Amino acid sequence: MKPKYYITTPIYYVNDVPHIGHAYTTLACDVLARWKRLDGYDVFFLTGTDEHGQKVEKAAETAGVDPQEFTDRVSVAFREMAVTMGISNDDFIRTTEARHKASVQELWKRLEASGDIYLGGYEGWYAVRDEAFYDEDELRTLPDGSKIAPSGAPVEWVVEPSYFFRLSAWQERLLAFYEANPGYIAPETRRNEVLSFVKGGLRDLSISRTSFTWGIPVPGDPKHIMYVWLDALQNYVSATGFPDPAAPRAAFWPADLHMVGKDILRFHAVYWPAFLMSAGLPTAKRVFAHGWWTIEGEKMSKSLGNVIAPADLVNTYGLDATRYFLLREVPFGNDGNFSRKALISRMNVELANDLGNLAQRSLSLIARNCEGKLPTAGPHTEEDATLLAAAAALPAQLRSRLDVQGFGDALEDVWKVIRAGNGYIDRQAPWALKKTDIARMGHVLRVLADVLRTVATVLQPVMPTSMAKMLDQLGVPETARDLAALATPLADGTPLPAPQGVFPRYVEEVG
Ligand code: ME8
Repeated sequence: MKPKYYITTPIYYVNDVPHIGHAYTTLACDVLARWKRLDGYDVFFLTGTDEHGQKVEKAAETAGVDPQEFTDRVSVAFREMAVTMGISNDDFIRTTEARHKASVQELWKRLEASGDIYLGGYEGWYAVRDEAFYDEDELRTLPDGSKIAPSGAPVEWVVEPSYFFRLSAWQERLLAFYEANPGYIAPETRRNEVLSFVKGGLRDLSISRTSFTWGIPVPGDPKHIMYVWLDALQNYVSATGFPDPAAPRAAFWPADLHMVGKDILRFHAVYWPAFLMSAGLPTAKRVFAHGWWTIEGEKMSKSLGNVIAPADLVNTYGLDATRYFLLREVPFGNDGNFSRKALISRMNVELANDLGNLAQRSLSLIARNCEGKLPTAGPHTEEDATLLAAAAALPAQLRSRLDVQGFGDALEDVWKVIRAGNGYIDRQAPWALKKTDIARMGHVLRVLADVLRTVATVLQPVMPTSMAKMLDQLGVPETARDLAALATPLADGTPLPAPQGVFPRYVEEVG
């Protein structure tokens, strides 16, 4: 049986239109999901939309439609974003679905049965934009006297009856949990932030509201609507068919990785494991909090008018170049700045020149000089062996890079081999060998074809469409494109289709 791998994106609020921030998180998950499939895992990749709560209710009100109609309409935009970005998710969950409501109500009952829920009254600050409660000492006072949350969101004073989760009682158990699971929170700096937050003491968490109705009612007390984060986090468990232990995907829980932005780490690294432990459910294995994109040096915001829609990039630069750039440009975990100039430069230098030219040069020499058939491998010189060994090491290298979500490092590993391939073709000059040593020319071209095959195989998760084209041109059957297949050499003399450039240069339109 294949080993299982379960990966999730955050579920996005439907009050916003999808932008490259959302696309980035989903893309990172897609690359890992595709990589794990390539590496022989049975993958479950989940994404979806977060549709309840005051923020969505208000957005529906502003749009002048009923919240259900509003969420039906807007959640489609997130499904479309997944298609635009070439995302291979296996399921798309909406928190307004019956399967999710049943699962959340069961979670509530379990938390209640464990003695962690009590009825009280909440009096404090709440930011609707973040759907989060804040302590007085976390807030900043503006010159006009109003207060804002650390995220910049306005806060309001809330007084209402509320159920509470006894989070304060979980402080020590959470610290013991982080200690026992050092890989649970990544990267390390974020882990340290969470540890100091929890060490600073935890207050009980208000987990129901009575001042609006758009949400899942508390079992037995339907005046109360569950706190949207309790509702939302459970989506990850709902999608595995909880509480039915015989559901087809039941065995996927616990998730291997929750990918999130740094803005929502506290919910995933503090509240979520406490809820799960209290409910007697296994905790997820890892939460990775990535950084935040700015646009040409500025915060992305509707008021600045600089919000980038994923479709805009894909239509302008192509899907694979966009995917490559987003994961290549910034060390994963750091904040990054999006610039069109940087994207075009990576397209032209790394995709068109480094990789595209290497493939085009090698394949057109084979087409012209080897009757369009894969040449036979010959005795290897030291230089052949060095290059082939560097390529052969890629699957294991990438496995360890991607196991810690090191996308940039993984791509750099591949590019080292591509650059070495370019150095090799220049030194070996197979076009000159044609006249002096035709057998050696064939051997050199075969080394290049084998290196390109490995490179194209391991790059499939990042650039699925162009790498499929490259593998077609290298004569690799569709059934031999996973990592395990690399152990079997391609048959000598395999006929190759006419080569075609995979990565055109991007020429900016003037005017
Ligand atoms: O927080 N740069 O949903 P949300 C990078 N519904 N990533 C960005 C980004 C940016 N500028 N802007 C957004 C929610 N993101 C909750 C989640 S999960 C149980 C509930 C990404 O629609 C990033 O992943 O506000 C961030 O965490 C997420 O979008 C927030 O999406």
